[in-house]
Amino acid sequence: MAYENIRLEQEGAIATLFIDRPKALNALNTKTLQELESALKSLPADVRVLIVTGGGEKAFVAGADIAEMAALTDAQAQEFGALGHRVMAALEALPIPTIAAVNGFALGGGSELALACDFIYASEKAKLGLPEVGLGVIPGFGGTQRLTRVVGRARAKELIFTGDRIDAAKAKEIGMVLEVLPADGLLAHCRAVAEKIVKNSPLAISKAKQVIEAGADQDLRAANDIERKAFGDLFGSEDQREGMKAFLEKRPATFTGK
Ligand code: DAK
Repeated sequence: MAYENIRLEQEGAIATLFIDRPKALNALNTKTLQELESALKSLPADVRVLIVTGGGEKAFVAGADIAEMAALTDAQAQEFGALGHRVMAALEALPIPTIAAVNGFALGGGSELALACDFIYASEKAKLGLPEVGLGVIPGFGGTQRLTRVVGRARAKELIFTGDRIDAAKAKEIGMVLEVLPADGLLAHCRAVAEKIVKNSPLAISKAKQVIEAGADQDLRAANDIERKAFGDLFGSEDQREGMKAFLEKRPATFTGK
């Protein structure tokens, strides 16, 4: 499907979703969010890892679109916030791994989009931050919650209260970003990680993701119960039989995700 502000490219089982509105540094306006919602709903079934990145040279996403937000009424702002939340939730709920490749500015809604992915790799040129309080609002697409879960309360408060823009090295130091790569090696790194992932059982990966997410907000005992049940569920699957058979036959496994 053809979109105006995003672009989806697929190579084998790995798809790359570009937020591609470079004239506004890929800022998220309503149209872009609607296109994202639609693309996430209709991802081809054979995509097994999704990389999310920014089109153009300068930005991942420079935030929600300030020009559009400036004119919103209360009711429209609620609607805009709800749309943004739906997009972030849809991204987070995908049963496949999602990797944010932060290639430049990831501010406000841009950091929130990256945080809704499973993990973030950043280029040396990346700048991340949540500057909303400087605009008289707070992060509106889940940033107060997702950032806190990733870096802890004190770091999240520091970033959100100051609105500081941090570089990739600092973002790595606080655990927001996993690795920092040279700008021209960022996507290659993400694809290499994705290639490793697609060799494994899609069924097991999606279960692992589901269990990690479901357990994160529970106490350890309840979380381990979720794991125990999911572990049992995988036995008898084609992937489990194939994975173990392939090991015993000393050959690489061919997984079907069933
Ligand atoms: N929105 C709209 N346009 C943007 C934009 C943005 N966030 N960021 C950049 N642009 C546009 C610029 O206006 C400029 O457009 P023209 O003037 O060329 O037409 C073009 O992109 C290039 O930007 P610059 O000329 O400014 O480029 P520089 O390299 O000089 O500066 C910059 C790059 C990223 C430092 C600067 O553009 C900047 O500070 N941008 C704004 C960053 C920011 O504050 N982002 C956070 C936005 S707040 C909520 C829902 C959501 C949210 C909050 C509440 N509710 C529903 C309650 C989320 C809020 C945010 O994300």
